[in-house]
Amino acid sequence: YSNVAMGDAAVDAGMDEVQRRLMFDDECILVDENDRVVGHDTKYNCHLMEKIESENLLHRAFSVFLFNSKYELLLQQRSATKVTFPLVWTNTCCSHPLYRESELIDQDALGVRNAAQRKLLDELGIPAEDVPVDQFTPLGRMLYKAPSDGKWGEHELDYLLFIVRNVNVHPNPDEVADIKYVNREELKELLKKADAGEGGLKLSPWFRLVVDNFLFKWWDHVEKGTIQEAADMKTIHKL
Ligand code: DMA
Ligand code: MN
Repeated sequence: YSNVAMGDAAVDAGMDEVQRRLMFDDECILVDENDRVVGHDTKYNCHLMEKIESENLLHRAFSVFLFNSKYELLLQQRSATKVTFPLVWTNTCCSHPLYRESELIDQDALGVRNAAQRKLLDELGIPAEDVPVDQFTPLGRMLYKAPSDGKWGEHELDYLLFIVRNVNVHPNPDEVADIKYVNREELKELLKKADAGEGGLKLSPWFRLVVDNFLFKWWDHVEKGTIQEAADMKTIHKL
């Protein structure tokens, strides 16, 4: 990547090589508020607050919630080099399905599930065979907007994917600073600390939205093995 090809803005932003590559190589899927595909644009453009506002850019995303067989939820702390929301604690893995055939399949959200499998390997080193695509349960979709630092932010239609599996994890330090499994009580402690601003602990806005709106009731279903009953893929929750 030459500076010329990327443009000065990217260089100015001080991104490291790995994050720069994601920003310019990843072509996100643009959707309308009903989740119909209307086009595509770079991850870079999709996350510039100015573009989001002026062109009303909305892109498709996913958030994975992975539980082990003790029904503990795997959390990650984003690396310090992430351009948006560095060092915040969040759900297992988040990213975007890309504008490519395998990740555009709408049927049963297969495109999004394919993307989730790809990024669980990329960010957390979880082998694809540990997270077969047919093991993800899409539970719902939410639409939200969240600024990161003024320049950057999110405006996403986010698919919420649950999976219960014991997996091998080898976090990729370019993406992930730390990981931990939490039970409900431990998560509640974490929420309290974040609310109190204790130890500089921060949670991502999208994780917070899922926690406040859905997570604990869905967790009950995870434990009872009735997760399918909680799924509502018709509604798009505008949060
Ligand atoms: C974006 O995640 C997706 C959501 C749901 C916030 P991200 O910033 O971690 O994307 P990537 O891993 O592709 O950089
Ligand atoms: Mn995004």
